[in-house]
Amino acid sequence: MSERSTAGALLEALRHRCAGVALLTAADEVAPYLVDHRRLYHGQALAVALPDSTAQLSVLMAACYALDIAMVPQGGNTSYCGGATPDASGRQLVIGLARMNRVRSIDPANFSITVEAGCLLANVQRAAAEADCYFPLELGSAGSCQIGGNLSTNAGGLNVLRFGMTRALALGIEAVLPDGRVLQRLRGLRKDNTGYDLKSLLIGAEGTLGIITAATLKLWPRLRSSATAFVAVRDVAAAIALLGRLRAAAGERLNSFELLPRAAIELACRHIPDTRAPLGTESAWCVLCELASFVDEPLDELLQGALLQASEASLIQDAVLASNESQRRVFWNLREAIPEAQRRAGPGVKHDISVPVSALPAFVAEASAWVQAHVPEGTLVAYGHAGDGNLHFNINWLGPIAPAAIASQEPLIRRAIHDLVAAHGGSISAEHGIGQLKVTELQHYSSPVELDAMRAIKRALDPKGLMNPGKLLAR
Ligand code: FAD
Ligand code: 2HG
Ligand code: ZN
Repeated sequence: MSERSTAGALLEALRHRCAGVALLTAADEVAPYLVDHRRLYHGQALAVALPDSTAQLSVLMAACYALDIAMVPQGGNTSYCGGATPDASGRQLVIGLARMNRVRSIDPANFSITVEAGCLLANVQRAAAEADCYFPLELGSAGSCQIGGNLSTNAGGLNVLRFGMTRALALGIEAVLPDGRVLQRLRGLRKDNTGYDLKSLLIGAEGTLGIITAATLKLWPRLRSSATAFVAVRDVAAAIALLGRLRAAAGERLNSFELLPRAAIELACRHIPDTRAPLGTESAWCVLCELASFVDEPLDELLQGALLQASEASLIQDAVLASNESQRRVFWNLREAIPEAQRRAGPGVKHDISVPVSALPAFVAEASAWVQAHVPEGTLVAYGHAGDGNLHFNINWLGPIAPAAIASQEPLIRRAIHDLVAAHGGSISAEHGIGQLKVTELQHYSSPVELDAMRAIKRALDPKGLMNPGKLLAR
C-alpha cells in the first residue's frame, strides 16, 4: 500500500485481512479513545480495534505490519503522559485491550496468577483475594487502569517500598511483536536465566516494542494484620528521619510511607466530597504510613511505640492511629483524592521525580525556593511516595489564568525542576513513564550511549517504527 493511500482505503484493506476483529469507526464510539485522562492531548484515529484474544490480536498486528499502519495500544487510558493517545494524522490504529480481560488461571501453591492484559487492576486484586492471596500493586486508579497498562508503564504506587514496582511483580509475559508473532513467556518461575530478559524489556516499554497480552504475576499470602497512622511533621527532614526509625522498628512490615503537604490536604478537602483531614494541626507536612503483616501480630503497639519514641526525639508534632477499617479508609481516601482534587482545582504542571531518599529534604528545599521565586502565582503541591524518594512535584494555578500563559512558562519550569533533580542524582520519570510528555526530557537527560542502546533495541524489535510512534523515543 503506498504512502498516499487514503485512510478509507487503508481501513478497507485492514477489514479485509482481519474480518473477525471488532473495529469502531463511529465518531461517538471512537471519541473516548482520542483524548487522555488529563485532556492535554487530543488525537485522531483510523479506527479503534478491540481484539478479544491473542490470536485475533496477532492477525490484526500482522495486517497492520503488512499495510504500514501505526499502532497505539490503549489500556485504561489513565496515563499521565499522553502515552495512549494517537497523533493528529488520523492514520494510526488505536488498539484497546479491554475485551482481553480474563483471569486465565491461578496457582495458589505457586503463589501466582495468570491474567490477560485488559483485566482491571482491581479485578486482579479481587481474584487474588478470592484465593486467599494478596496482589500488592495499589494505585488510586485501580478501578480503571488495566494490568497491561500497569506493566507497560512499570507502574509504582503505594506499596513499592515493600513489594517493588510492577516489573518486580511479574514472573512471565505473553506479547505480540509488531509483525504479529507471539512471544510466549508465561512462566510461573522465580528463577529463569535463559538468555536476555525479554519480559523486563517489554515491561515499561509503553507499547513501543509490542503489545502485552497476558502476564503471570507474583502473589503473596493474605495480609492478616495492619496498622495505619497519620502523622504531622515539621519538615521533610523530620519525615525522612521518621522513615528511618520506622524501617528500623518494623523492618519489612513497612508497606507505605506517603508524604502530604498541607496544600494537598486542603485541596482534597475542598474539592472531593467526604474527605477530611484526620489531624487538626496546622503543620506544614503530614505522613501517612502503614505497617502490614502476613501473620496476626499487634502492629498497632509496634507503630504506637515507634511514634512515641519519634515524638520524644521531637521528630513528630502529632499523630493519630486508625482505630478500625473505616478510619483507615478515611486516611487513604484523603491521600487517593489528591490527584483528582488537583485536576478539579485548575491547570497545573506535573513533575514525577525521584531522588535518593537521603537527598529528598535538600531537593524539596531548593526546588520549592525556585518555585517561590519564579512562579509566585502557582501553588506548590509536592506529595507522594517519599519512602521511595518519589514525589509528584506539581504546581497548580488556583486562580484564573489563560492556558497560553501556562504553556509559555511550562518548558522553562520543567527544565529548572528537572535540572535540580539531575543535580541530586535523580530521575525525571519515577513511575509514570515518558509517553509524549517527556520525549524531549528523556533525550536531554540521557547519555548518548543510553540513547543509542535504546534506539538499537527499538530498531531491532520494531524495524518499521509502527509501535506507538512519537512516544518514549523521538522519531
Ligand atoms: P494507558 O493509560 O491506557 O496506557 C499507558 C501506556 O501503556 C501507553 O503508552 C499505552 O500505549 C501502553 N499500553 C497500555 N496497555 C498496553 C498493553 N497491553 N501492551 C503494551 N502497551 C500498553 N501511576 C503510578 O505509577 N502510580 C500511582 O500511584 C498512580 N496513581 C494514579 C492515580 C490516578 C487517580 C490516576 C488517574 C492515575 C494514576 N497513575 C499512577 C497513572 C496510571 O494509572 C498508570 O500509569 C497506569 O499504569 C496506566 O494504566 P492504563 O491501563 O490506564 O494504561
Ligand atoms: C499518585 O501518586 C499518582 O497519586 C498521581 O501517581 C500523581 O498527581 C500526580 O501527579
Ligand atoms: Zn504516584
